[in-house]
Amino acid sequence: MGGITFPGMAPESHYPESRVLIIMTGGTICMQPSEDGLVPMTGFLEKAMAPRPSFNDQSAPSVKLHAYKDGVKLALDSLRTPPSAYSRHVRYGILEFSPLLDSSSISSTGWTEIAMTIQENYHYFDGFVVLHGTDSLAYTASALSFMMSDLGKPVILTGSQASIFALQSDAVDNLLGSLIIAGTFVIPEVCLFFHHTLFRGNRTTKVSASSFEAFDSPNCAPLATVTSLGVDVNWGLVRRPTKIASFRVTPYLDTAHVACLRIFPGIKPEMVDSVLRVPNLRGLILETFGMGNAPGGVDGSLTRVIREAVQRGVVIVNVSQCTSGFVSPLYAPGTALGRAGVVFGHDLTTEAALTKLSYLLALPGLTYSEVTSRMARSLRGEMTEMTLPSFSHPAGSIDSAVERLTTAETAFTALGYAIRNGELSTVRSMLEGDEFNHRLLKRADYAGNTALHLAAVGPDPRILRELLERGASVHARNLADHTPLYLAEKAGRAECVALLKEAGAHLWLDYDLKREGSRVPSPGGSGTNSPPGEKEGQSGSGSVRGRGGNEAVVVEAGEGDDRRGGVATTTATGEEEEEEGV
Ligand code: ASN
Repeated sequence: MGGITFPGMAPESHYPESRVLIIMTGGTICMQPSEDGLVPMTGFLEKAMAPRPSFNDQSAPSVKLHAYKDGVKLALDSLRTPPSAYSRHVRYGILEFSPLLDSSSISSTGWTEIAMTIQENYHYFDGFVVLHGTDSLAYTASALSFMMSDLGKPVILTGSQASIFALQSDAVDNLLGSLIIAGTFVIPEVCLFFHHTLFRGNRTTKVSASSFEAFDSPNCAPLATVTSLGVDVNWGLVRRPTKIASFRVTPYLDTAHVACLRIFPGIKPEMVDSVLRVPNLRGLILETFGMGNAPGGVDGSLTRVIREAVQRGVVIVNVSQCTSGFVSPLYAPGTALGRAGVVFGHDLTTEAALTKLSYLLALPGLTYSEVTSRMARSLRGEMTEMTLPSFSHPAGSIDSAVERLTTAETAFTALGYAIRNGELSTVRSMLEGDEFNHRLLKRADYAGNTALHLAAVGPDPRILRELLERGASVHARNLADHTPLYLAEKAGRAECVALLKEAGAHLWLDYDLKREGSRVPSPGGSGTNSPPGEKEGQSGSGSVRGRGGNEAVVVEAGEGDDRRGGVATTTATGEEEEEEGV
């Protein structure tokens, strides 16, 4: 696209590219002044990103990225960042929603549109960045976290307090940080990135109307922090899928039948009663004092109207007005609410409580007690559960191979040998202990192969299943930019291929099958690089045309192309039956 090219193109880089889809929904980040005040403007890629060197290394301007919107295949203009500290470019395109919104107008329709767009494009990108206004950003982050099950790739929401066109703005930092994280780390969660900090989305709340430090996550530490040295990821906190299941979306939240009410001193039971008698009301989030207290004591009439509503089938959830801490039946008023049938929301934010309840009420066929019991436990890491998994060091429960270990590198090497030799019991015992196994699964060898890469070509598919069930990511790439599925396909391991696909893995036609000759340079710069696009790639019903240089890339997805086959829309009852806590 001519409008975003510049003279003096950057020399061809041999660093690998990640692909990130930016979904623009609106918000201050893209706003410009008008007679009616600030309003969102279209054309963000050309107007805001192309002119900035940190978003545009001026390479290969005609590369198109394929994306889908409402079933229609689009060829998006793309840009590429210069290489990051992780020796990777991020190539991205933008899908702009129409109309662009001030986020105060978002509703469950908008959340469905975002979730479905991610679902449609899930197999074409490494990660997703959603640009959104800050006003309702924490609600959207919470809603999306519940709508998306078994997410395997990062979905990062961000926005800004000042427009990207303003002289002093937080927009560039927020957007660039989100892009780099989404294109570099397999953090399979719906996250919110703001002011150098990556939060779990469903733990956030907007705490400032004007400060650049606009969000906080009072009951959950950040998942990552951007420093001058790079990105410091708190892998111990990052959730990982531990089910053999593909990504799927529940496309609807029942926000129409839930309400939120903040208790205040002197509130009249009749007021609460009239809210609870709104026709067809199915759920209420009650924001109470401190640890979950409401006026009226044990036998108060407020407690009575609440009990009656519960008996009519309204799900009432108790969350605290305080930003940090949790509700519990410690005091008599809280106990009275509990006895009246109110669910304790523990340390849920109001945003998470409201969207979680809307999500559960939208799942077909759930009984009242199924909704309340799921409300009281963690589905997506949104609440701290009372019984936290205890840290157990592997020593004592593992075999001699690990007892000798002094460093994580040695542990990983021992794990690699066990995988290669098909020693399932050794692998199992090495991975006992939550912290320990998490670190081992994130590790990679000198060629960037994770344990899952090794197991994908190992002799025993049961080891592959074991690693998947312990949360290994199917989307991790080695230094040659290949996923475990690619290695399994190449090695002809049909059983491993099937299992990886079942767990949500997919091939990237133009990446995995086209770039066979492409290699990342070694740290000393002596890597073997064949020019991308030199080999002709072909797979299944899709055809791939040249990639590299200034040549446009077009990936044709033919009828029956199964790249999207692993993505499903949830309709089944009780799909959360096996949900785990954090
Ligand atoms: N009103 C804006 C919005 O939420 C606020 C912002 O983005 N900073 O869309």
